[in-house]
Amino acid sequence: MPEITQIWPEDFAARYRARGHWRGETFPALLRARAAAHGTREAVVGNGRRMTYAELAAGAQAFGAGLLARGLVPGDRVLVQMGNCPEFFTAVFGLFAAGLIPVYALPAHRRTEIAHLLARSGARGMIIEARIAGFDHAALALSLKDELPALEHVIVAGSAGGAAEMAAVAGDPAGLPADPDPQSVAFLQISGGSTGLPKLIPRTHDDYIYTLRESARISGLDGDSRYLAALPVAHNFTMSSPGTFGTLYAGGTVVLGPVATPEACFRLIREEAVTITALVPPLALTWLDAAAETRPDIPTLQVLQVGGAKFLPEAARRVRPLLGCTLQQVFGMAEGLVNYTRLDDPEEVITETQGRPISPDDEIRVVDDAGDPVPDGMAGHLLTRGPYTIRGYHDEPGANARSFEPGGWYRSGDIVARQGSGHLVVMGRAGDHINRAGEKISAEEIEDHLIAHPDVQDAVVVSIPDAVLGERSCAFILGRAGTAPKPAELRRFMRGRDIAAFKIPDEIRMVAALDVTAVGKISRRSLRETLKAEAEARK
Ligand code: J2J
Repeated sequence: MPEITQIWPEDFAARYRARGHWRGETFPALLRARAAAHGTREAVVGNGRRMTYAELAAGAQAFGAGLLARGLVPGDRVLVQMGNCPEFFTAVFGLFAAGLIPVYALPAHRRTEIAHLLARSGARGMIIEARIAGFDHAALALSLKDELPALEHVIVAGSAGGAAEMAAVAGDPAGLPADPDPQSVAFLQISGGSTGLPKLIPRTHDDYIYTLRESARISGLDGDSRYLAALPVAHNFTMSSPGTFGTLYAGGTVVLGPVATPEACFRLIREEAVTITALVPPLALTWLDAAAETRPDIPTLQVLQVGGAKFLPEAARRVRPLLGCTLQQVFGMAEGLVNYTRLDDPEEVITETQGRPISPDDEIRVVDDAGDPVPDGMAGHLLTRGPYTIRGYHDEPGANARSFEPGGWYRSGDIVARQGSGHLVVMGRAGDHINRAGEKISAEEIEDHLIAHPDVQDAVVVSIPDAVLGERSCAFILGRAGTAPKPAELRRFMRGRDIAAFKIPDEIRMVAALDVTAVGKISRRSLRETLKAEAEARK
């Protein structure tokens, strides 16, 4: 197992330190400092529990010490798969305190993704919620433990026979290690990915805490802020832009929403005096429609952030009149770069752009297919590097060669236009991935699953514009001679592959032939164009 690192060239690192971006802060020290400064303030509220900073810090330290007492050693990876529950924060900050490295999985992930993340990270443990939305995660974890020799510890929030309960894992904080090196990897985030299964993104204490500090400032957070986590807590947006971690950085309160429906969230906003929350565009649309009908009384809400996928200007313009708050567009990626519209930007910047970078040291290049810069206002590939954008995925030589240019530039796969003011407008994607309501789906990954069906000769998955989801997935299937499977059968087959449900194609079409490009690759572009022409014809 290659060592888990994230290394910027020394001259860059020196600059980021000299400019005050990297300050040597670490997650364990951060929580201790907040608990010392305002221990009685509420840190996390959810599932009927209210945890102060002192309680969170004490709980995390005891839990972390308990993990070490069970035989985990600093540097070990531990996969965390939990919903929006307070124990997520005890778990993650417990891991930080113990020098263990969380690997964040989404609640939607199933056996295929979890087994891949465990193998790739070499995880020795899993901390999970026993059940999330009716799915038995404990049973899955325990069966993986039987199969994977490296996976020795399964710990559940809640209870499940055969697994240790989180509440019973406690040790003496005196046994915790010294604080980690701020340049060491704090955790592994996962990529939305345009090719294959999710890749692991090593983020350091220094680089991530820089984004928390600046994001909190840009989004106007302070000790009185109350952030509603309506999206899954493990997602990078919800965690860091400024998200739950940025709120804890600022000494505010994280309110956990069990679901993101407008009814539930409007009630929580009222009851918990929420000041800021974050949504993906399809959810923002449902909130806007609900607000148009019910006119909710939510005067404490100051900022609605929308990101993860393109939010169209027509929808963006409805936010202030209907919800009475400022819209903040957020265009970010778990690999690093995050752009925000600023709260005091002119209305047209807020509604028509996806913001500008966090840092004066975020470098942006917008280039054509040949790699040459395009003028402002023209669409091109977004390349970036900076004080919190990774220089490589963990143990992915192939993907690293494709995604990183000489000089360390990360090729995001996004097509953007940069305005003279530095604001970016997202125009689309260069790569073959589907952004389904903010969930990124790799076309290649789904094609591999489809081709595994014995009667499928070839499969191509592309995105189709969708009024609600932004994009939905469409699979074109070439059957083996005389034995083409039916779409319903293929859907059943896909469900049996134990993958996140959002990856099952929304549409399946059987075709007699697939268009092949000059290099012998199936032409996704021509299929996308066919779908676009069909949609235009229906208008
Ligand atoms: C268009 N596309 C967007 C936007 C992300 C903050 C916010 C989002 C993410 C995230 C994140 C978009 N308009 N406003 O990590 O910290 C698409 C782009 C991008 C990809 C990254 C954060 N905001 N996108 O969504 O790693 O294609 O991060 O490259 O999941 O989402 O996806 P992900």
